[in-house]
Amino acid sequence: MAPNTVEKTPVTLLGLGAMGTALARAWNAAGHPLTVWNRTAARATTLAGEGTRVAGTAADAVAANTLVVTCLLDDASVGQALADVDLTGRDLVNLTTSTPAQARARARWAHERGARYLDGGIMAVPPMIGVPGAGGYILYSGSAALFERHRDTLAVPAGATYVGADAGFAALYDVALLSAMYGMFAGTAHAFALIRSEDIDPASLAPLLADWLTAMAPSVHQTAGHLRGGDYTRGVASTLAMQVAGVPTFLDTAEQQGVSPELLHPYFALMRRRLAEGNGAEGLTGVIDLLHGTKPA
Ligand code: FVH
Repeated sequence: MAPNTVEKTPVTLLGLGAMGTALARAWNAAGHPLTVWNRTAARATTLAGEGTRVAGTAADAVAANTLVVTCLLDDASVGQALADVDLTGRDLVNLTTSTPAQARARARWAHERGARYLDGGIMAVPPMIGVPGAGGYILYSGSAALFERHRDTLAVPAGATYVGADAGFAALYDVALLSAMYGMFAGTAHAFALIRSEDIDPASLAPLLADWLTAMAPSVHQTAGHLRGGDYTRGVASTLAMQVAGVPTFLDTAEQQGVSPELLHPYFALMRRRLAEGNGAEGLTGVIDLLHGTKPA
């Protein structure tokens, strides 16, 4: 069979919000026969005009294909949409953002209904979907066999990364990555606030910020090495003692610029606590132990 005539796996997709529609367009463009359902039928109109089959009910959509993808608002909406639907023999891939506990419970729920289950966490915004090189990807966890079976189809909208058999892991990685992102957003908010009252074009700070954050990002590998090896002083160039000595500079500058230190305070408090416990030769890894509540040996 010539490569361009290889049959593409048919996909059923439940949910045509911003993300669901982007997913639908990506599978459509790649030639996967697609059946969609959305609670509000009007949202499917454009896709119907583009050749997608629109099912009248979630049950009809699920009955159409073995591979069923859900991309709904939240875990409760998945339960509501599939409440009376026969999932026997289906490969359910749930891309709805959930907590790890919700994902694990949803996996058990799907298994009890005779379905195989993969959970997903989308690390992309809709414009990144179906755009190779845009940097978006989707985390998957749950059945490894299911991931392997559908790997090529799942890689169509964005890169597919499998993170383990525990169905909750995709959600956990998702929240971990997004939490780090919010930390970055908090830091950049403080940085822009510092220059706000000066005659400084924010556009002149932006490239410096982007380059600096990019230069600092690889520090996560040292942190991982510390956590694995247990020696939090290994390879440390900027000790906790030195960094805590610099804290007044940050707080005084914020005050002088009329900027609230409320985003900095919690992190500085943890750094000071760790130093007070006698860990001045470390870098910043020990803060993780304080957050997690573990007591280092
Ligand atoms: N959009 C984004 O930037 C983020 C990127 C990262 C991943 N998220 C997650 O993706 C899920 C879907 O997000 P979305 O952007 O498509 O969300 P909406 O545009 O708000 O569409 C929500 C869809 O869910 C349907 N829905 C809501 N409640 C129910 C229900 N009880 N039963 C059935 N369907 C339901 C809704 O239907 P309708 O309002 O049109 O009738 C939409 O199809 C989400 O988990 C993000 O966290 C997106």
